[in-house]
Amino acid sequence: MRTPVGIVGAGPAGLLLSHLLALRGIESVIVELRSRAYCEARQRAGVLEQGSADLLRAAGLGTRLDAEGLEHGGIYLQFDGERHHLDFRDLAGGRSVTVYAQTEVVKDLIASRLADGANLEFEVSGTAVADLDTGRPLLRYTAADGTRRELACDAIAGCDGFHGICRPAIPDRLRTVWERGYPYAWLGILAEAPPATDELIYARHPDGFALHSMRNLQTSKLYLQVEPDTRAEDWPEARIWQALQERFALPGWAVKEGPALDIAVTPMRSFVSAPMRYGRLFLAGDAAHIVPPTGAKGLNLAIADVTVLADALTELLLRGDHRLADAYSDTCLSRVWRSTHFSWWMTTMLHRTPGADPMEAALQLSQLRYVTTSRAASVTLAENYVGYPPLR
Ligand code: RFL
Ligand code: PHB
Repeated sequence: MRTPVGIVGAGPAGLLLSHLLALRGIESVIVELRSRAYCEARQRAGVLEQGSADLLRAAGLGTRLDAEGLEHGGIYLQFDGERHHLDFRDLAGGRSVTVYAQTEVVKDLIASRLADGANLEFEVSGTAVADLDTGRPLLRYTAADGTRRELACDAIAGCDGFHGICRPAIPDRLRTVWERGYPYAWLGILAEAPPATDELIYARHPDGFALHSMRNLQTSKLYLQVEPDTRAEDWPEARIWQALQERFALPGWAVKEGPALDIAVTPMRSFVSAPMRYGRLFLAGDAAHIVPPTGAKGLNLAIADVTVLADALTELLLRGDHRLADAYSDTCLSRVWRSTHFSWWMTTMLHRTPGADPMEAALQLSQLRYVTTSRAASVTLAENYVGYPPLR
């Protein structure tokens, strides 16, 4: 069998790439390890940069986003018993972010791809890629019905996340990796409780970081900094709420509690692998880079990568022009490194490092005070948070 573009992975990166290519008349096949239900239920990110939301709208995916997404014009930073508001619309030229969960983006993309008759194969196994440095790379997999398939492609997109098979298919000697682990993790709770805040609260507390986010006006999403090897079972709901109430404590204000819908622990890592291209294999999203979630950048980077990739593949496959494909990796990596720095900066400013000397806390507090009092410093945070130059 043949297809112009073989896509490994039906996360946001793979699904959106297939959609953007279809808008340009280029067919693709997506192969995905998991079931549709699993992909649609996987709890992850919640914030879209202005450019990501605009791109989804321009690609015809804005109906539910506009009806159900919550536009946020800023965030709160809490430290030292005070809560400060950063007004992004004022600080970042009128731009804002939209709270719309990754689960909803994925549901919208799957529904739209299937309605367009796309070739989307769930529950495949034994995915493998070969002949990547030739003009006819191969994508092999075993379909859900047990049949072994081989697709001859013009290009393959590795959108298979951090644990996928595409990045390791690039010879080690051609890859450079930058990696940093953090000595903490996040315990996330999705709860049936109305958010107690109109915008997200990022809190630095002597016990550790806490984040109050939301999914909609009935559902809150909250996170706590915990030890890296934490098991969710060690945190019964009562212990989670107690820690959240302590870390967000302000006179006359309390977190609204409710039954948990999901509780999970997320490790924290910064990771970049370059280049993002090898021959006719192009990596996008978490397959090439991971950021700690404190800057809300992971999903937005995946969207940015495939927006660049859709243009590059269009030029390569429809017009035989390889210039954008040749520039793909460098174009993406410049945004990737900006987000990597911002996410590292937000993370290290707001988390308690176990075993750190007292000077660390004093430096963090000084930086937070600067970010909430100097216009230049708050503009820096705001313009990074709302996102970088618009996507086409
Ligand atoms: P995904 O979403 O991981 O999708 C990759 C897809 O590839 C499939 N796959 C394969 N398919 C076929 N064959 C194989 N061999 C395959 N191996 C893997 C997987 O099943 C999956 O469906 O990557 P993508 O599309 O690049 O999207 C990236 C985003 O998902 C990610 O950056 C963010 O969700 C990161 N992230 C967060 N980002 C934020 O901005 N804010 C957050 O709050 C936030 N929370 C999170 C997160 C990532 C998490 N991970 C990776 C465990 C919380 C978690 C738990
Ligand atoms: C979320 O809503 O899941 C979320 C929001 C902002 C972050 C991380 C996660 O920085």
